[in-house]
Amino acid sequence: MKLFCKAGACSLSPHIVMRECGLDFTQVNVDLATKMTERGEDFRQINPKGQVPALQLSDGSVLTEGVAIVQYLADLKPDRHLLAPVGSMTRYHTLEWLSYISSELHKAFGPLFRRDASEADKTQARTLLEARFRFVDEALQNRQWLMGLHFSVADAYLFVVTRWAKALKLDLSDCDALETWFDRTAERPAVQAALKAEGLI
Ligand SMILES: N[C@@H](CCC(=O)N[C@@H](CS)C(=O)NCC(=O)O)C(=O)O
Repeated sequence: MKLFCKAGACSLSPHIVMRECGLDFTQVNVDLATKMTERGEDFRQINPKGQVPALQLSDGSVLTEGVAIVQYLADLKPDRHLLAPVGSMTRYHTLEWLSYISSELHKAFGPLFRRDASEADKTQARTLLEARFRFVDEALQNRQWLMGLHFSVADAYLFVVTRWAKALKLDLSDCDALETWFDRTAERPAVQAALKAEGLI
């Protein structure tokens, strides 16, 4: 399998899951400005959306959308408990978190990453995100992981967006549970390996 990534981008989430699963894969870095891979391929020929992450399977087929990719990977290695089996409510609550992280956290960062966004839009995005991270902090009270006992695909995705929140210096000062959870996640060997492979540590 080939995982198309950009250092520190949302592709870090499936990258962590890949390593948590112990799967064999090749990391291919993409320049999102030029849409070229480090191997000189036109990335739009691989993913016409021009976005990371993209996963290319050995038969050449391509799966896009981080939320779909992490489910596919986790289901390849059910013994890693990154996603509960079909039919269990734990699975649907994990999907509930993935959906929240994707639509309410990840995409809310847009104005903070766009050079052309107005200061008013940026301030609004910060306020919204700080409130949403406080909601996540509440959910993490007295919990080791989002789903309780097991680190899941949702923790991997939340780690990526919390990393952005910290880099952008969002006010997370009241979010002690989130901070503790973040440090716990950062210490995981698979997370360390993914950060290292992306040149982030
Ligand atoms: N809906 C996609 C969004 C992926 C996405 O936003 N990727 C960003 C990096 S975090 C990207 O590739 N941006 C470049 C672009 O949109 O041209 C997913 O969840 O996988």
